[in-house]
This record gives sequence, C-alpha cells and structure tokens, in this order.
Amino acid sequence: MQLKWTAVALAALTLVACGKKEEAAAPAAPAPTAAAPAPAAPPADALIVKIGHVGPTSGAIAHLGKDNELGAKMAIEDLNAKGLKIGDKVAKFELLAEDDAGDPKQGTAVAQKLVDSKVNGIVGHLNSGTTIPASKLYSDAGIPQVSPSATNPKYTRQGFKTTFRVVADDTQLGGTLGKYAVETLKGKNIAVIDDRTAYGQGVAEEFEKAAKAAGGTIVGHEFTTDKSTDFNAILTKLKSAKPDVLFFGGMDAVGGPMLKQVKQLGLNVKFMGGDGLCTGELPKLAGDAIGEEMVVCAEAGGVDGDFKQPLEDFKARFKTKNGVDVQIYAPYVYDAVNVLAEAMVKAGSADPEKYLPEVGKVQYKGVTGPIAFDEKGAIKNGALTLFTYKGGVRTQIAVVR
Ligand code: ABU
Repeated sequence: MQLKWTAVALAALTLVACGKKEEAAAPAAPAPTAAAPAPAAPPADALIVKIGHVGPTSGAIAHLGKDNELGAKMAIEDLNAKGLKIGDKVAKFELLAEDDAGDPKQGTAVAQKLVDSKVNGIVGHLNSGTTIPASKLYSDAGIPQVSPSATNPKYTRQGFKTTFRVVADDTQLGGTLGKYAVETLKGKNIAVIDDRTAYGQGVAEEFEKAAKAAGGTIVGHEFTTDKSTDFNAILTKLKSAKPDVLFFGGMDAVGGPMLKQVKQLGLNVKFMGGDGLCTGELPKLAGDAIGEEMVVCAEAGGVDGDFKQPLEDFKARFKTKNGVDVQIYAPYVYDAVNVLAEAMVKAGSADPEKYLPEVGKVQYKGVTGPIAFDEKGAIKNGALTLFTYKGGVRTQIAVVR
C-alpha cells in the first residue's frame, strides 16, 4: 500500500508533541459555529420517511452505540427543520432506533423488525459482526443500507446492491497501521491479539500482513473474545517474545482493561489498534495505563484543508446539544442519514426501489468530507486519521490517504 501524506499531515506527524487535542476544540459550552436550521412544523400531508438506525445502545460498547444514535437524531432533526422536499411533498423524517447490543443474533432480529416496519432506509449497524448478517435481510427487502462504522471489507463485497459504507475499511486501516508500526514507530518485534470478531480478526490480519511486508517480525498472535476481562495468560506469553509493538484487533471496552494489564505486567510496548480502540472513552477505560503517546490508533475517516471546519463545527454543535463529546462515529452517522436523504431528493421518491440507484451516484459534501461510492458501495478515496493519547486526550497525529 502506498501512502500519500499531505504536507499538513507530515508536519503534524513530525510534531506529534504539538498535535492538536481534538476534544480541546470542543469547549464545555461552545457557541455553535454552524447554525442549526430553525425548527419548522411539517405540513399535514408531509411524506413520512422512516430511517432505521441500529447500534449497540446496551452492553459494553453502549457508549459507542449511543454516540452513533445521537448522530442519527441530529441528522433527522436538521432534515426536518430544513423542510426538505422529496418530489412535490415536504418530507417528515422519522427515526426508528434499535439496539442490537453488538450481538449478531439480536442484530438480525432487529433488522427483521425494521424490514417489517417498512423503513425507507437503514443507517447502521455499528459492528461488522452485526452489519454483515443484517445486510442480507436489507438486501432481500431492497432497502438501502449505509454503515457509518462497520469496517470489515466483506460488508460491501457480497454482491448486494444495497450496501454502502461512508468510512474506509479494515484493509486500509490494518494496512496503514502495519506499515506505520514498522516504518514510523520502528517496531521490529510485533505481537498481535485479536478478539475473534469479524472486525477484530479482520483488522488484525490486515495489520499483520502489512507489518510483515514492511519488514517487521510477528513474534506472536494470541486470541481473546469481545467479552473477556483477563488477559494475563496471553500477555505473559507474548511478553516472553519481547515485543516492541502490540497490536490489538478489538473494541475499546476490551482494549482499556487490556492496557491496564499491559502496564501491570511491565510490557514496554507501543500499543496499537484500529478504529474500535480509537475512541474518546479509551482514557477512562484504561486509566493511567493509557500512557503518554504510547497508544497509536486510527479512525477510518478524516478531513484536512477546507474540510476541517465543518467537522469541528459539527463536534461543537454535538457537544452543545448532547452535553457529551463525540466518541468517534457520530459525524459519519450524520452524513450517512444525509446521503440517503440526498438520494431520495435526486430520485424524487423515498421508495427504496426508486431511490436506490441514486445512492450509488451520490456526490455528497458532508461534515466528514466528500462522500462518493465505488461500484461496490465502498467510499471512494477514503481517508484515515492517526491518533495518539497525550495527557489523556485523544490527539491527532496525521490524516492519511
Ligand atoms: N470498525 C470498528 C468498529 C465496528 C466494526 O467494524 O465492528
């Protein structure tokens, strides 16, 4: 994989110590810099458009599911306030929000419920392990689905016409991080742990391939689950191989406690992970084991240049409205809802069969940057943002394409 580093990115990379603390850009009570549209009551004959959203709003990563759901709510409120017209009717968007608890079986159960409710479009699910099985149900029903965060490449490679993703995938995430581990962090002996989920296993395999291709040696690859809390045995085994980098394929709810045990065992490593690790919550979950620039991870999206301000504005408005910072993917959810709405406007219809062809042709300028899809529904020219944690705050290193 060839990385194209922007001048800004390179400068940021060499000056990690001066990296921007993104949460610092969203003060406690900021004045919104992007005005929210004024609320307007929809007319009595408005076209009702049902958008289904699914994420794990219960369980260990409920903080991430709620983050996504809040992004969907903001999009729906903004669309309704704009009084958007689809065909000759003003649209009234309704959010049907479901909880899949990050569980594949619950994921397909709520997917069926949303299909039965005749939703016009789906945004979600959050996890690859729930998104992939649910996508078969949406595909069979002909309902467009845009995932804001499921990064396993298989999701858009099943031959379905209904699957779209507004973030980069695990090939790009794992590939970039593997190369970074060797070329920038100068890792030589690299250990890997994955949680055996569709996401964790996939991103770890891509990381491993790229790290080996860049000249690193994989000194061990151990396995855990997305519910485990005790990593003593696998960390002790890996410690004996003297790794200088440890990559974890999994989510922050497991990665945080794992970091605590890495510290307890005295493993002297750079701790790396994909987007599931790279959240605002990680410092709380890891405590002081987060270290100082010890963790390096990546979000599967990113903006630079003129696109930075709209994302900052969104994050500030999100904080004002919800009283919490964005965790990671709320802005991508916001854009995913808007992509569906844009396709409906272009088609002059919210009928899934009529507007589906327009989703693939969308050229949408979102708060997360420009969104267009390739022939499979994957984002074109997707970016990544590398982060570290400095002073307990998620801090941007660089945007990479
Ligand atoms: N992309 C990380 C979290 C979601 C997932 O793909 O499982």
